[in-house]
Amino acid sequence: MTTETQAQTLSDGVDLLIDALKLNGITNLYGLPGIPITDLTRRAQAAGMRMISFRHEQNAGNAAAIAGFMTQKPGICLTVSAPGFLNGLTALANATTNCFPMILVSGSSEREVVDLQQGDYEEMDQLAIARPLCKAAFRVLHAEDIGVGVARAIRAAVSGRPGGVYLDLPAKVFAQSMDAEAGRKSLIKVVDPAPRQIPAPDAVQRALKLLAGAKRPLIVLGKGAAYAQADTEIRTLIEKTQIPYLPMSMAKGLLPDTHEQSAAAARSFVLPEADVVMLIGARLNWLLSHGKGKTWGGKDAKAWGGQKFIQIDISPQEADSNVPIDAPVIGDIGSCVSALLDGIGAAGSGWPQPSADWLGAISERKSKNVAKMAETLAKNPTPMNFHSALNVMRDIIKANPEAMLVNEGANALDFTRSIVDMYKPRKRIDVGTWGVMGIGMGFAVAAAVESGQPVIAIEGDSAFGFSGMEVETICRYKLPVCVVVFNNNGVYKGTDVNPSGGPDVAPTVFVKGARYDKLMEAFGGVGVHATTPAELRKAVEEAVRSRQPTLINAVIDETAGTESGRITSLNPKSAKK
Ligand code: OXT
Ligand code: ADP
Ligand code: MG
Repeated sequence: MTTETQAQTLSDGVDLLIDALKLNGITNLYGLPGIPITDLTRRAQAAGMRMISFRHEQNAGNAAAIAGFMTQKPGICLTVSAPGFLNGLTALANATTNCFPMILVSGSSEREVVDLQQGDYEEMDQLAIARPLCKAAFRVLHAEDIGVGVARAIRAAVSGRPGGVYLDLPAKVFAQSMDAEAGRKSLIKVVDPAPRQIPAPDAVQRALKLLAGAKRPLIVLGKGAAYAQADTEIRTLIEKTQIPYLPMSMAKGLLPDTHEQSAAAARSFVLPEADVVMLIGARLNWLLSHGKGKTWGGKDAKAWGGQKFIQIDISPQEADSNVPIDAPVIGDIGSCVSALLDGIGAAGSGWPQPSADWLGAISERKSKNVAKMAETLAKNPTPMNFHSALNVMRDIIKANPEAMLVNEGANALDFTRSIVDMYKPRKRIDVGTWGVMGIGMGFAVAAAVESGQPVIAIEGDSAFGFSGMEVETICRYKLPVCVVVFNNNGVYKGTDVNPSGGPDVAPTVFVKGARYDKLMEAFGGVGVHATTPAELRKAVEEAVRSRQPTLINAVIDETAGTESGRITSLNPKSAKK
């Protein structure tokens, strides 16, 4: 046999990995090349996959994670060994925390050398380090096991509660070859990777009974509800029962924020007052004040018998994590909500509606808050503040409801969440469960790649700095991303001074008057310096229309923010001043 014929009848680890991913419908890869994966990235591209190459692995990892959230398929991040792997690890841990399905695939050094700690190139026991930060971690040592490794990683990432998975591939696996036909047979097309999980009928009945007895019911929609893609069922449940609902940040738009049943503008009123709360894909973690304390009525709630909770979640371990859950309904959200709808349908017109007093009180509170907000938004101060800038962004999202909105920062995050209405599901992606800075440009790249829609990223100037170099990536792939940096000269605000009077500026303050727009221009994108709402509006509208990579340096009053935005109370309070 000639060497050429031999090559045709053999497959190596790279072929097998690419074929295994393609066989499972994975077409986009996010990563950063180098030893030992450079050839993998080239050959993936040659094989027709879209290989998006980043400037830092954390951003590639964040891109993969949010691609997973948007598509229900695991997003894939490829990294080199030790340092590249570690750079990707924050994103893997964040994906796991947020229940986003992703697979971090890292090349690694040779086992024999690593295990004897003989000092290999980029030596590190990556599997052991990744394990506590993800849902599952696997290592493949033989090319013929790549199919199984990929199948196991996919199942672990998307079945049950989604999360991050680590797949370790020592360098020599890429070069191992085997008979092509045997290789093809070793691959697995995963059947039903995220099986439906039907809730138990008695759990559904228990929940319906509790809901039917409620006088002041409330539904809280979390990002699990957005992920589940059961949009019609959720909307039907809400509209049929007429129960007011509160969307968590990434559940905004599941129903349009302008929906009359949205209680978002009466948040601090409905949480303590509701008697039965149904959580759909939302955990009672810090973002919901752990289901207790002042936010939830505290002692007052106990006086009238306490609040009762129904929790719909795919994870049976989630219930009772903070407060007792009276009616857990365990299953996938689509199946659970359908089962509830069947029960409600069976009751016919006998299904009780929430009390008119409750709906009236919410409506009154909402009107007050909306009027207060409208008054603030109508002001046009100089310099521009968060409100006057967001008044513009609000109109633009309304006019472009298909656009993806990425959002990070503190004030830049919190004001955007309450001011900018969302109209479609899964369009708002943000700092999530950890409130992590640095997701911005990774999310923006994946949002553009996966949706094909224009992306608008509203970024605090500090937040942007964590992933800012990826504007080169945005320009390189000509992505329709418009980054709006809310530049208030620092973290939270730009007015702190060094208490010692020394020459260094305060830790929260940046270079004043910085021109982030120049960064985009450096790579051929459009940079705009905007100091008024009119300039901002013109620039964003043009960016959305032209689909050109654009960065707008929106100058915001440096005094306008507050420490940590809306979560000032989480800062440790010291008796010492
Ligand atoms: O009911 P009330 O009266 O209370 O009013 C509420 C609603 O009813 C009302 N509302 C409305 N009114 C009228 N109309 C409408 N449509 C409407 N909708 C709502 O508005 C209020 C508020 O509503 P909301 O938002 O729903 O309610 P609330 O009470 O805020 O909700 C509570 C929470 C907890 C759910 C919510 O606040 C939330 O989701 N918060 C998330 C906060 C978060 O995650 N923050 C990010 C982290 S902060 C900090 O850690 C930062 N760091 C440190 C750091 C991080 N994070 N990561 C890493 C890797 N390293 C370091 C850093 C460095 S932030 C940061 C950078 C900051 O600087 P930047 O320059 O980037 O940003 P700037 O601050 O802009 O300078
Ligand atoms: P939020 O931050 O928006 O409140 P969380 O991330 O805290 O949302 O909660 C999401 C919840 O959704 C998790 O407990 C997760 O187990 C659950 N979840 C994710 N996908 C599904 C699904 N398809 N069906 C049911 N529950 C899901
Ligand atoms: Mg700032």
